[in-house]
Amino acid sequence: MKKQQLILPLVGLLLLVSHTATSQSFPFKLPKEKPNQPLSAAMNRNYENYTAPRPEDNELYTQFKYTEIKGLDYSNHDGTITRRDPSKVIFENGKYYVWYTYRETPTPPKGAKSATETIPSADWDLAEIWYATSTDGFTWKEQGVAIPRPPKPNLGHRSVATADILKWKDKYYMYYQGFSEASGLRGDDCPVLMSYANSPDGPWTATNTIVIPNGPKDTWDQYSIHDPYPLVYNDKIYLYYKSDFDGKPNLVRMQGLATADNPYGPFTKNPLNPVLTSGHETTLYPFKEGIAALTIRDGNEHNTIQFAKDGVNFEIAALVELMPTAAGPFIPDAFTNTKDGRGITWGLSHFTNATTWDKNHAILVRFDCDLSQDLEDPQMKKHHVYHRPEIYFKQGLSDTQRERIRKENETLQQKH
Ligand code: AAL
Repeated sequence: MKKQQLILPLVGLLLLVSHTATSQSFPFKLPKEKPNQPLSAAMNRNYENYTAPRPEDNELYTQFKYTEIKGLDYSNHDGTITRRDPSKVIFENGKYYVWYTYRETPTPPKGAKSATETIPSADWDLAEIWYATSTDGFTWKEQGVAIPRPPKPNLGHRSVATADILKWKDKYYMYYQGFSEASGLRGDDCPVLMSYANSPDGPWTATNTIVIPNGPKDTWDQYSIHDPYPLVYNDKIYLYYKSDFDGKPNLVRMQGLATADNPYGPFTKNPLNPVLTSGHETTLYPFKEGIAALTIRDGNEHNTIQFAKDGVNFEIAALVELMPTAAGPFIPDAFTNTKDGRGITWGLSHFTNATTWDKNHAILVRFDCDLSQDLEDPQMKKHHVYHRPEIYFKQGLSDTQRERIRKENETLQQKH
């Protein structure tokens, strides 16, 4: 058989092999759609779990930028004034409004054992709900108290804190934690109370009733109903909240959902609660046909943004970093019962322990991001933040850890 006759089939065979090899290999150009070929679990996930295979094209991925806000005084940060746990920001009467926990006490917090009628146990103890307005979201003018501590023996007489706003049929409703004893005595125990007003400037009328009660004995939310966070969705009020459970020292934080047909309730807790297994303070917003959640620290899925097509069953939709703590976003369609949530681009959040523990207090700060269908900001979609070495060295080993390592080295050398 002539040499040529041998070469051709061989070349053909080689071409076939190489073609099959390259066609089976993953392409250099990252396909926008899931390629029809055997894929690893990770690659399957990259196409199944995220709105796009690249983070920069993933509408639920963003970086967060932070700006100090002007206009609020903290008494030289001596710990006697705190502002924390901001509500969602709303825009009314030509300006932005935000509500927050405001504590002004003679001393910084001293712990439950040292708490008195004037000495706070925690940063949100002996607090009230105050509010501020702004025309640009960077400079804020404090307007004063919105919801004061009610007189004893009313619910919340010890402290009212961690409030959030709902607008329903042109009236305003404020949901907040009501403490009737100093936080930390048994735990951070409280139910949720509600006040209402015809204007964001008040006056606010307290219902002096519990709208989101603690759960039955031995259930996950038996002690604390925190961070009440109402949205209007599916023609109802969807109020998300956090609870702390599984006992000290490392409390588990998870989030639940309660729904109602009107602001006074009754609120029905979702039988699948908890609906989010991670995160701390609640931050959620309507996105497309569903609800997205910022799941910050705590839990296996911390530092993620999650999405639920039905507002109940959340899946991880992005992994992010430097998330805003206790974020209160500006959500133009928070109360419009939208079927196509546009997303968010900014809000207020807080930094707790802004200086040192002996002067323990929190400050409000502005965050910006690109979690919006109506914004394409590539500066918010970079893959990671570069931290200077000293940021890592600040997370140094403790003496106990150094001692453990020294012993391990000693043992190793003795064996040698
Ligand atoms: C915050 C919130 C609630 C808790 C406390 C003040 O982070 O989760 O408000 O009660 O901490």
